[in-house]
Amino acid sequence: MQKKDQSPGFATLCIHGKKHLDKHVGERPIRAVSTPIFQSSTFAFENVDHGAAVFRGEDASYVYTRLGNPTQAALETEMAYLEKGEAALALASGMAAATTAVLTCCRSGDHIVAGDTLYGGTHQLFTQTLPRLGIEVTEVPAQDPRNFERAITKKTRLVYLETPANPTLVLTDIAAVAEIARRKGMPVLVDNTFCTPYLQNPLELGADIVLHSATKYIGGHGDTVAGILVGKADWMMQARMEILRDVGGCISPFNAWLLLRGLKTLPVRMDRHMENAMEIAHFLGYHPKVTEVIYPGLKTHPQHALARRQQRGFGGMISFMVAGGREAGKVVMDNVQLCTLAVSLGDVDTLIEHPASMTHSTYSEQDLVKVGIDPGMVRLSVGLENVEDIIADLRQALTLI
Ligand code: LCS
Repeated sequence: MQKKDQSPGFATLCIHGKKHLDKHVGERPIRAVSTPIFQSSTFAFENVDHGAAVFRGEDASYVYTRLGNPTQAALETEMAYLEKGEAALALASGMAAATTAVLTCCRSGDHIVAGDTLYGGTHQLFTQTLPRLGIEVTEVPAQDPRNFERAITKKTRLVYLETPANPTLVLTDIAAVAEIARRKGMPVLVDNTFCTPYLQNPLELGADIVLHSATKYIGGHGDTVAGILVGKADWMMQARMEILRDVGGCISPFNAWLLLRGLKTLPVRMDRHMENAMEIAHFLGYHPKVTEVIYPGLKTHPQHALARRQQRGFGGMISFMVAGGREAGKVVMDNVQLCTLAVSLGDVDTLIEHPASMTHSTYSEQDLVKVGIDPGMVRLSVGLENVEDIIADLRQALTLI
């Protein structure tokens, strides 16, 4: 990424963004270069009056790790910096982040407009769980911003986007949808999991809230489940003190630390994910048994121009279809040796999976077709192995079709 001014660049912020968390153990001060893990559930008060002042909100001392913790706070400060937002909230998972965001914006009787391709868990939340709480969701084709405008009603309280979407890699024009939502006076949330703040900053494009499944590229190593919200400070305080406090989806200090460690190498990893993905997309594009490759970096992607305009790179996710459909796709997924047949994404390991029967099995057969998730679609989260090895593995599996 090119730097245009003298402010610290993205990689520098990833490594140096946080202040040291000074700590005393016994008499000796410690200024640890790696953020300390405050593995403590609770924090002591000086006396009863101090505790009472904290509970009245007149003193900002830490109380209890469900409500806040210094290691969590270091992660939140860092993510707010990187996403160019006022404040962040770290949570136990991407789904905890989605639930917390939705419940902060909506109550029974309210309505959400969302894109129609979403991670299968988010689709399940929107079509099964939220309706039980009296919150209705309308999912619309996300390629055309006018679809959002048409679906907004007097009851709509949130517009929810996932771009690029999992697993169709359909993009939504964030600035165009944000403009519509601003006119109608409602917030826009963007799930930025696939791009990370390295490639896309939705708040700069007019969105109000950013969500990450930090389980993916932010952590990066396939060892942590976590979620992040970034947005305005007052909204975040409401999310923390009303919904997180009651619903309880807090992140553990240790997992917050794993994400801080992951962040240090985020730009380096993303560059290699993208380099590998571009080569693999070209390999698949020329392979006689592959009928379609979906990667926003290819000129054949119908929204390639939007990807160039809205993102600073095309990411590490590829979806493809093979001749022979679902059965032939299974042959590929059952016979890879280096790639791992597993859900999740954004890990150092290359992961391959079948959306129709795994991550998106929450969609009905009809809805899969309607939103463009071909029953034979294979999803590849390109890892950081030597690209020749990933290609050799895919080649040998494709020959078995
Ligand atoms: N948003 C997106 C775009 C996701 O891909 C996921 C999980 C979530 C939110 C939820 O985050 P979590 O609670 O899992 O941290 N995506 C998954 C996937 O594609 N395979 O397994 C999980």
